[in-house]
Amino acid sequence: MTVAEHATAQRSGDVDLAPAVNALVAAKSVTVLCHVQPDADTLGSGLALALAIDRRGVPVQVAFAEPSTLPTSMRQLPGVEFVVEPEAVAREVDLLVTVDCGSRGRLGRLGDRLDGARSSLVLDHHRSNTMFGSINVVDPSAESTASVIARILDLLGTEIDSDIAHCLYAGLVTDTGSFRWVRPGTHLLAERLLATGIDGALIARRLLDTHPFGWLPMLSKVLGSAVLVPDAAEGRGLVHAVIRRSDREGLNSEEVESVIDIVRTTAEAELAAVFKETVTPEVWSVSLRSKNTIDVAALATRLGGGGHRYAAGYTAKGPIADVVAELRSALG
Ligand SMILES: [Mn+2]
Repeated sequence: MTVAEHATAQRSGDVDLAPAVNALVAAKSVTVLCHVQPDADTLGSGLALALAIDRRGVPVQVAFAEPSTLPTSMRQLPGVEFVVEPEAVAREVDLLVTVDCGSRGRLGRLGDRLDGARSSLVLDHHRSNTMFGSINVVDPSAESTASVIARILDLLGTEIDSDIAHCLYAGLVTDTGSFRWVRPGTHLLAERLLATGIDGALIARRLLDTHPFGWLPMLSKVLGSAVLVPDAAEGRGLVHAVIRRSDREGLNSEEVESVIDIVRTTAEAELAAVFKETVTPEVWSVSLRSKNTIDVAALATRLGGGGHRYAAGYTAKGPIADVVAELRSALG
């Protein structure tokens, strides 16, 4: 963490959480929406919030637009009973809350539910957030949306018991990359959550260290065809790998999403990219990571996506050679 970023982290308490707390206190019914292809931060945040809202006696639904089922690794999270099918999400609601969504597009086909909500509350930590709610509480210095939720629950006077702690820990441990990307306060929150009696090792293993056997041959194929471009990004280096639909057959998105974490460790490249072919041929979901000097949120935004300074993504269409070339030219 550079000095400037450290200063940013120290300022995290400056984000005014009162509008979020007031909206939650006043809400007569709540829909909580997570982003498409949910990760443990969006789902853990959403479920923690749903548990708290339910305890206030307020009806609450949680949903995400796709895929159609909960990721296997997240089925044991407390509060999954609040998750409903996309079709079952109420058209009209008093308060719609989005968690960990940087833009309306991240809601997929559930984006239309924003239009039927009396008010909408965006809770997030993505710097590229487009502020698409009627109330926006976005803290880019927070290491996870779950961390923002923890502070809001404190202000609501909700007890963070082991069920809520389990959900929040899921978001915290995954968005910090198992406590690699941390800031002052990260470990204090972790300590507080662990002190409720949750099994941190088990939660981390389920979410981060469990893959079906088919993951190994997929990695072999995809990593075996990775490409290093030393002169890209003004000599700082780009490494990229491609996951075609045929490579990912029988594997779910969690296995596919894990590849970038291996590719980005390449010493010779400041920037890492993984091109993941979606269910639609030649439509690519692209993950970007940088180590220090490249702002991939800005890069992804130029390509129609968004994200964080060191982790971002976008969607591209076309033959893979063209899509790779488009990224290289966007690098300047
Ligand atoms: Mn997050």
